[in-house]
Amino acid sequence: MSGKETILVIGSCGQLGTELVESLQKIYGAAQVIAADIRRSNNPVFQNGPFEILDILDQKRLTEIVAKYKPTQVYHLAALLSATAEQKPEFGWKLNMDGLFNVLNLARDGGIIKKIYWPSSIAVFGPNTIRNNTPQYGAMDPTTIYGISKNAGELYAQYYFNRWGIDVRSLRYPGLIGYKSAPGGGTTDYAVQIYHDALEGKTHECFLSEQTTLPMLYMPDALKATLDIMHASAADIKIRTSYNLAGMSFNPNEISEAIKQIIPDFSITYNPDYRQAIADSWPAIIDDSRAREDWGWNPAYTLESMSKDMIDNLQALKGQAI
Ligand code: AKB
Repeated sequence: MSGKETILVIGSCGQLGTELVESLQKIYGAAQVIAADIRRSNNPVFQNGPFEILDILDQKRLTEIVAKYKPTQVYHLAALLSATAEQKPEFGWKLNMDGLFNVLNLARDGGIIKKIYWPSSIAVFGPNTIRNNTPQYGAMDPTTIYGISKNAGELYAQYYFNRWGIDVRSLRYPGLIGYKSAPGGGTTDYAVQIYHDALEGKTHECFLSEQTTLPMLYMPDALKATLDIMHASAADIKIRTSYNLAGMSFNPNEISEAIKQIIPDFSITYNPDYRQAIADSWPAIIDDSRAREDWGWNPAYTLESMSKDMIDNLQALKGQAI
């Protein structure tokens, strides 16, 4: 990997950003990875390299940071996720869209940023989408502000590529599950909390119903997909909106059964709330064959192997024995 790249990670303190910064530091060197977020995190990963306070809606501050470090790549992760954006729809739209425009316009006008990563989501799909083996192309009628912003953002990414040659790459993430950092504001986040509850000996009260199947991805696979698409040759990126991406699909009952294989006393109850309607509008199983064909996507983890790894690692972190 080239040592000359400088990478700016916007929204670096979130669930994905924290782990991505750590991976990027290993590849490019800590000094080459500039972490930026609206507030500081005390995760030790941010002590290793430069950190800048950045509100992505502040175009002037973004321009200053880009002028200071001259990043060749930007990972723009700052966004309100599905559940939070439903609580603050106007701000959700503003943050998700204006934040993206600020990055795209600086890449177009500034001549410094050469490549952008911007995540999309399964939230771009809606009730009229085929739910099982959801194809790359088909009905996209998102019902949430988050999904509408991701759908529009995908089209803008493609527009900036077609019109100005801006090299934006994107993945439609399913629910992301990891043990190193907490998720924030997603409809799929129960699938992280459930492991914490299991390890703390608590009953998990699930905000989705027992049979709600959703696509999910374990964090090591999500990191691999993100880095693979960014490292692929531009000619192999044939989809300039965003790629369907999947690892596994399960419902709350199935994940609780997988946990019970390791922690037999674990229990779950169901109390669906407003997030149920969001989940019901999303696909259950994603067809990610275009990512596999175009740049070699191949996830490693299943529900069983992820559950074992999550529990082993959380247990080590919490320093407790089952
Ligand atoms: C959410 O639940 O909002 C996110 C997503 C699927 O994009 N995890």
